[in-house]
Amino acid sequence: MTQFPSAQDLRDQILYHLTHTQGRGTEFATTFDWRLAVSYTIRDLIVTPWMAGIRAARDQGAKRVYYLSMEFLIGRMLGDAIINLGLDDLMDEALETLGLDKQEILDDEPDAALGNGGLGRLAACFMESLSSLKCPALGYGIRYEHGLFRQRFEAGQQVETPEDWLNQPHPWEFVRLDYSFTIGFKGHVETVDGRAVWHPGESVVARAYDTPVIGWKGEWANTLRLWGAHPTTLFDLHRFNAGDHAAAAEPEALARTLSRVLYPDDGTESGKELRLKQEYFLTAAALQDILRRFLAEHDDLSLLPEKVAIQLNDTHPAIAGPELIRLLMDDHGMDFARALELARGTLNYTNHTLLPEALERWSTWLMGRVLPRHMQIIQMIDDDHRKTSGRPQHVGIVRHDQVQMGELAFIMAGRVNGVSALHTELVKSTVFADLHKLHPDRIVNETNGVTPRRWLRMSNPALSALLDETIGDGWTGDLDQLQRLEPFADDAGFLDRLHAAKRANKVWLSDGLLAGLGVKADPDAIFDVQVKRIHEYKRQLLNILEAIALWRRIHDDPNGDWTPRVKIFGGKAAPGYWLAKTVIHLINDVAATINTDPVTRDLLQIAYPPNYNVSMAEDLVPAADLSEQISTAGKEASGTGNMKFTMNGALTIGTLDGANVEIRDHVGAGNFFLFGLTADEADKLRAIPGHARAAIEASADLRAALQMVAEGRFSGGRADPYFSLLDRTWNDDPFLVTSDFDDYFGTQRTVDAAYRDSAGWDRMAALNIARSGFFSSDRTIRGYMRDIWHIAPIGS
Ligand code: 26Q
Repeated sequence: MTQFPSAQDLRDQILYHLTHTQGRGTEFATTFDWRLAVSYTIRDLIVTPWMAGIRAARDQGAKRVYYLSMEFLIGRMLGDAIINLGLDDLMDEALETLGLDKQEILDDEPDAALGNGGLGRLAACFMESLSSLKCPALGYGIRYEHGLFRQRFEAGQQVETPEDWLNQPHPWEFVRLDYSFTIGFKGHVETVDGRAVWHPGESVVARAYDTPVIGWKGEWANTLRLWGAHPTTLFDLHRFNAGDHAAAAEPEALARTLSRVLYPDDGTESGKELRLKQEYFLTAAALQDILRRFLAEHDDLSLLPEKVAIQLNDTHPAIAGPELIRLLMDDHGMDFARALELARGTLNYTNHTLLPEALERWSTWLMGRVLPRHMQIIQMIDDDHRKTSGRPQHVGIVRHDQVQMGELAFIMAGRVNGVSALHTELVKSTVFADLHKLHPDRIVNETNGVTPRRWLRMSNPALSALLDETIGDGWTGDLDQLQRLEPFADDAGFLDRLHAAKRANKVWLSDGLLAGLGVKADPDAIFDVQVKRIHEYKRQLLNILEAIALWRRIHDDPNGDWTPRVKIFGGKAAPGYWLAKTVIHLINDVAATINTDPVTRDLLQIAYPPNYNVSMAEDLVPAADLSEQISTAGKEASGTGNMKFTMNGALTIGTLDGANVEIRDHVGAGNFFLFGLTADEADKLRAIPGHARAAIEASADLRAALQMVAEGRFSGGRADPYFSLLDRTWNDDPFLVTSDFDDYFGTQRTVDAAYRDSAGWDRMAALNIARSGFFSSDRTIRGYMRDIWHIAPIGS
């Protein structure tokens, strides 16, 4: 098939694959069979540019970017590939002639949930932008057999079940049996002729599984290389022959645990041996592969910084510093000082959090036992830094018998970046204040972005069609072109069509909510959406308390001038995060009570569909009117959901936190509903004893809402599930739900009024879209290429 197929070509290829690749006749084919045949057809079109790009990069000895991440939250791939190849219309036609329903085929694909949330989804958006910009790059991650757990609700409480995306053929990956590396753990280090030799006590094989990631217009594809863990010896034949069949398979089972399951914790879990092994497994396999490719093209290791740029997605792969030094010293005979210099010339580190509980630390005992040679090298790096930097006593990698992975990553990196302007300033002034003073040029900002291909063109066809007709289709590859929309913000005809596109998305979602949850969502109500992991700092509690207070007010005055609202929540809690799970329980309890109240049910509904994931976001974001970005100021590093909502024409109610600050700067203060304390004010208030109690006493609405929870109004008269949540809110409230409540409640009433002026609202929505171009991940990746990686697109 040519690179420019016709609908007939697509149809022929689909039938070819169904028959010859899958051995299925059309009369027996299920949706799954058809989906595979369509996927293979699309895959064929990706492979050609993919291979051409790999060849071009190799032939030119080009610099490569390597993005190391424990998470790639890619979601479904078929729809995105079709869009990027520009084949949506032709594929519609081809499927129609085959009598197939495209939506059903797309929905059949499992959602690859190889990540927890923002950090993993960012990695996926970056992979897509790297390809769209023709930047030669590979993503390295782990091929988890089980991605993030599935969430169900039982009696309103979260229940986790295993995710199983690989329990069926996965059409997008190519296994590379020839790219296998042995990864060692534990054992001991001996010195032979003055050189260290590590004798690992255990080892596993890392095997490469490659997925091409196609960019916009299908001109370039980079590789996402995920490592699967396999045993070095298949099974113990002696034990098998002796009749002990289960024990014979032990080596296999043990090795495979390394890539079995994604850790479901996005901020508090730490210190687990298996997690450390997973981090080293990814990092060591990636670095061996990077050096193999480098040495196939160049023979002088001093060229490393010129030819290789490695990006560490948070500290999770921060063992890369010691590992690269180990390879250069122990395998290539380099001295420590030179190895350190070359490693620092290639490595860079992105920080995604300031929360102290989320900063990775490993006990020197565990590190020394699992990675004895690395522990020695970490000590050497730390000693060297102490001597060369003149740092104060309290600064260092190894402190209180713990290896501080943030310090390690910082000291080993050429560049350290934050993920929004505010976050980067806070990185400089808080977590890395001392190191920043010693290395004032190291920290840079690269504000996050999201890919407009998936998050606008694919997920919002109604709006995309309107944009194409109004300003041409150039925006997809150059989101700044959305600026051309600006004059249309005062064009009544355009605003009507914008309104119609949003309404169509809301009708679609409303049908889904009714079918899936039995919630009746009036498409003319405000669709108010908060979707993200459940965390105290993200303050879903503030949102649900506002719902309670609003419900009470409506109930007291049912004939008042209320604006109908549907509050939609989505998100998972880490399985061990009790308070977060309590918040989920509360939201479901409150929803059950409020949704059935005959007095208020036409004015206020709450929907909490379970198992929020990338695919659900693709349905929710285009249908949102109001985007809830209400974290305690200073706590959300950036946020990326906030950007998706903005480009889809939702208005934001938000605090001055993370990238909200930049969103507000871009869209204009008049088109953004700001509330709440600033980061500075929040820090000061938190230090005042009794701040929560004082805030509660000052607010009748908040007091009443808390009172209802405490009386068991939503939980059959028994409030014991909520005691600890209430206690924390009254007595501690570190995330200042109480102090921000009144401002939040009042700002929501401003939102109500604004929404009643339908034309005014649509105008604001248009301006949000027109001014959202900055939040494309293409802009972000260009920033990394310029400031951090020093690399140009291929052929330029
Ligand atoms: C660490 C150790 C052990 C187990 C798990 C972890 C772990 C896993 C995931 C720690 C943190 C994460 C994820 C963090 C994350 O998603 N951070 C978000 O990153 C986004 C992209 O930069 C930002 O937009 C968000 O503000 C930030 O919260």
